[in-house]
Amino acid sequence: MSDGRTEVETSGSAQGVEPPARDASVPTPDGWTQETRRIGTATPDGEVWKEVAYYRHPCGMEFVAVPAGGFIMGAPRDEPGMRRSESPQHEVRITRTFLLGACEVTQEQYAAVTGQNPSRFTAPRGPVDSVSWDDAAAFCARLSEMDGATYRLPTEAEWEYACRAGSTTVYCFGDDPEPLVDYAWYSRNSGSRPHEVGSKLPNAWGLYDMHGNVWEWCQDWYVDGYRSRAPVDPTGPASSTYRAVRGGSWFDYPTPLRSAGRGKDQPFNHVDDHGFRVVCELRP
Ligand SMILES: [Ca+2]
Repeated sequence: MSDGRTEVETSGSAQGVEPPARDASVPTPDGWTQETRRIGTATPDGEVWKEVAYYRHPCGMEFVAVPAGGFIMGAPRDEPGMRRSESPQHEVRITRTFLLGACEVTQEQYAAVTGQNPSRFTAPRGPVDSVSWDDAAAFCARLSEMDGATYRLPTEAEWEYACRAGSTTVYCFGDDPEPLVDYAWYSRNSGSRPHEVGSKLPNAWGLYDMHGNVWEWCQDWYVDGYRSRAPVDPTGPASSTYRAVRGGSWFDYPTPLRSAGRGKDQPFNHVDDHGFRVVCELRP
């Protein structure tokens, strides 16, 4: 991660500094390591500097522990660009802390697990693109076989909860799209291509590229609107034609990048601005 405002808090390096004590409340699988970093970002309440623990999978993917909690999912009626598919706003509770990829899965990580790289925009540290939902699900299944933990795509509720990181505004940093240039790769600054993951500012929970770079496949089947949706750990409809994607991409104008913004695609489609990030479930 090279956003220029991230400092490694402790390195365990030759100076004799020990890494921070492993957080026993986050029981990661064997072989993982943990590092605490100081990140700088902005929230609707102002600039924030804070320490975030990053948990590293042996294949190099880094995760953040997203705490159990509640939030308001969806967009208010008066949000500019709001679409009916993002309504009604409703309270959601996430009852279990989970690990979420700090970044989109990169091409080198994808290749390390699958032996393949389907991306159109080849770059080892770039997000894997042109992966279908089926590919992404297979990647998670493969990871699960490797160490016995459960890996999967985030639900839409988990994704939006993590994207907002406590905010209730249009974007994780506020309502004005102007600062998006500091947080996201999108039509204004991307040069019509994705970029190295983690090279913009993170949100308040230390997650990168939730807005922009590549759309991210979610676990849920897609349905327009949130009527009759469960308020606790919602997982979407039992079946549909489409899977949900979130966050917008290098191709998009700001509107699809909104925290509440939703997209959809057929699960077998390979699209050059679609990628994904991964959840690792924590054992109770
Ligand atoms: Ca993204």
